[in-house]
Amino acid sequence: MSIKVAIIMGSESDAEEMKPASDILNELDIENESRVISAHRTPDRLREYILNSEKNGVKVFIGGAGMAAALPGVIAAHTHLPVLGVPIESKSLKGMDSLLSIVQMPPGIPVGTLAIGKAGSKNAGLLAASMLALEDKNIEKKLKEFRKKQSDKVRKDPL
Ligand code: RP5
Repeated sequence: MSIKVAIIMGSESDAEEMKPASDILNELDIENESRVISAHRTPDRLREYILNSEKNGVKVFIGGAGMAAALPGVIAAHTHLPVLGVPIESKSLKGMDSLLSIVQMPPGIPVGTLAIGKAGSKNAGLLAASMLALEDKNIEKKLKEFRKKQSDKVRKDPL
């Protein structure tokens, strides 16, 4: 099984907020793995993991981090592959610190930044799926089915 989407988070404390990303990828049958690797605490491990993932055929990275959330930007610094950033909701600043850290990348090294917390995490998974669907008819079909099911769940009759 080759991993298509690598999900990296800065700390085990990010795991609950990052779970919607792996959940939706699993629902769409897209091979993924989640790792805890910190840009600040384990920088060498992070670089090695990114370079190996690229060699092993990973197509998209998702990086979730909180506070001074350098992780997605550092991932992007090491690869030309698409990087999606999820700002984790930090305790003191409610994720505004994470959001601004992730979104304000210098020109030349892009990170596609999603919403703070679980909504962003789920959408990162879905956006990774959309990218893969460009060249994979099976994923395209699964994604369209997901969208249809989602639409069908919205009630049509008055409340
Ligand atoms: C960041 O610092 C992590 O992504 C996490 O959101 C935050 C706090 O980490 P812990 O102190 O909970 O490990 O690097």
